[in-house]
Amino acid sequence: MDPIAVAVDLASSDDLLTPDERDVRSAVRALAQARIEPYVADWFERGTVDDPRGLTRELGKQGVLGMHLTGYGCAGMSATQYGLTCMELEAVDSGIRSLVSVQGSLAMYALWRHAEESVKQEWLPRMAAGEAIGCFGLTEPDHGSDPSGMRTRARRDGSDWVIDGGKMWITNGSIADVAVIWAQTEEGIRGFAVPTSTPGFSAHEIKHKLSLRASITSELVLDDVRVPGSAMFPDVRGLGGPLSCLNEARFGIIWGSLGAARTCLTAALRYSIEREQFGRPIAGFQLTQQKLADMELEYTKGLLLALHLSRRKEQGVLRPEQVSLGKLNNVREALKICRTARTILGANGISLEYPVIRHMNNLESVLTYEGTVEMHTLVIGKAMTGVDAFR
Ligand code: TGC
Ligand code: FAD
Repeated sequence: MDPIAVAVDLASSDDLLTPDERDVRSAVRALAQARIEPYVADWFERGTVDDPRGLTRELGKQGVLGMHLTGYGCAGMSATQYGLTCMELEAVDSGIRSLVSVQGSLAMYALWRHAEESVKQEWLPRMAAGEAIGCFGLTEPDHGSDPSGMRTRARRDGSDWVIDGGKMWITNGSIADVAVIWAQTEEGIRGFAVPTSTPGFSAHEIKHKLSLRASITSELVLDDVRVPGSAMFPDVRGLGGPLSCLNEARFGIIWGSLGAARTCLTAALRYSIEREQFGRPIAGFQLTQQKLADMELEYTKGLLLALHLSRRKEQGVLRPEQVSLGKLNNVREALKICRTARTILGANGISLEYPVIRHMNNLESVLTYEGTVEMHTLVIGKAMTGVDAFR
C-alpha cells in the first residue's frame, strides 16, 4: 500500500469499517478516479462540468444516487456506506459530491419521504438511474439562513396549485428535470414536485463563482407555475419538511468534507517529502511537522466523529443537533486543513496543477451551504442551553 496513504490513516481507523463498507468505498473511489479526477481541475478552471447528464447516468449505474433509500430502484445501503461514498466523491471535488447530495439526499429524499405515491413512481426510479436530475429550492435571494420568511407563494386554484416566486443558489437548477420547491401557503410552508418543463418555470445559471466551480448553481424563477394537486406533498407542512431533508444532506457533508481534507493532507505530506529547501526536505523542519501533525489530528478526530454519528444514524437515534456538531466541526476543520496544506505547497499551493486551492475554495461554499457555521453553532447552543438565540 502507498506509504503516504498509510501515514494519513495513522490511527488505523480503517479497522473500524466492515468489509462491505470498504468494498463500496473502493468501487466509488475507482469510478471517481477514472471518470472525474483527471478532468475536474479543467472543469473548475472553465467553471463547468462537461456532460453532466452522462456523468449523472454513470453515477446512477454505480448505484450511488439515493443509495441510502429503499425501493424505487434505490440501493438501500447503510449510512456509513453513503458517508464513505460522499467522502470519495468529495476527495475528488466538492462540486461532484454536491451533485450527488442534492440528487439523493435533498431532491430524492424529499420525494421519497413526502411525495404522493404516483409522484414517487414517476420520478424516483429514473432519478436513481441518473436518467432524471433533481434540485431542491429552499433558499431565496432575501431568505437564506432564515427560510421561515420565504416569499415564494403557492395558492390553490380548483384542484391545481399555482406557484409564484424565486429561488437562489440552487445546485443542479438549470440541468434539473424536477425541482422540489418549498413555498408559503395559507396552511404554512408546503413542498411541491415541479417538473421543470412546466410553463412559467425557468432556471438561470449563476456565473462568476470562485468556489464550487465544477458544479452548476442556478437561480429559479416561478411565474404562475401551475401544477396538479398531486404535486403537493400531502403530509408535511411547516419548516420541519425541508429541514428533515437537510439533515440527510448535512450528514453526507460530515463525511464528504473529510474527503477534501484527506486529499489536501495527502498532497501536502507528499510535497513536503519531495520539496527541498535549505538543503533538505521541508518535511524535516519542525514547523512543517507541527502543521502535518495538527492536520492529521483534526482529520482523525473528524473521521471518528463521522463514524460515531453514522452508527447512531444506522440505529435510528441520530438527532439534528448531533448532525450540526458533525457538520460544523468537520467542514471547519477540513477547511483549516486545506488552508494549512496550501501553505506547505508554497507558491504551488495557489496553482490548479495541485488540488489544494480548488478544495480550499470549494470548502468556502460548504462552510456556508446546508447551514452556515453560525447556524450550526446556534443549533448546538440551543440544544445545550434550551435558549433560542436565532432571533
Ligand atoms: P424552528 O422553529 O427551530 O423549527 C421549525 C420546525 O422545524 C423543526 N426542525 C427540524 N426538523 C427536522 N430537522 C431539523 N434539523 C430541524 N430543525 C428544526 C422544528 O422542530 C420545528 O417543527 P414544528 O413541528 O415545531 O414546526 O425554526 P427556525 O425558523 O427557528 O429555524 C431554525 C434554523 C435556523 C436552524 C433553520 O432555519 C436552519 O437550519 N437554517 C439554515 C438554512 C439552511 O441550512 N439552508 C440550506 C438550503 S439547501 C442547501 O444549502 C443545499 S447546498 C448543496 C449541497 O448540499 O451540496
Ligand atoms: P445569510 O443567511 O444572509 O447569512 C449571511 C451571514 O449572516 C452568515 O455568516 C450567517 O451565518 C450570518 N447570520 C445570519 N443570521 C444570523 C444569526 N441569527 N446569528 C448570527 N449570524 C447570522 N440553497 C438551496 O436551497 N438549495 C441548493 O441547492 C443550494 N445550493 C447552494 C450551492 C452553493 C454553491 C451555495 C454557495 C449556496 C447554496 N444554497 C442552496 C444556499 C445556501 O444554503 C445559503 O447560502 C445558506 O443557507 C446561507 O444563506 P445566505 O447565503 O442567504 O446567507
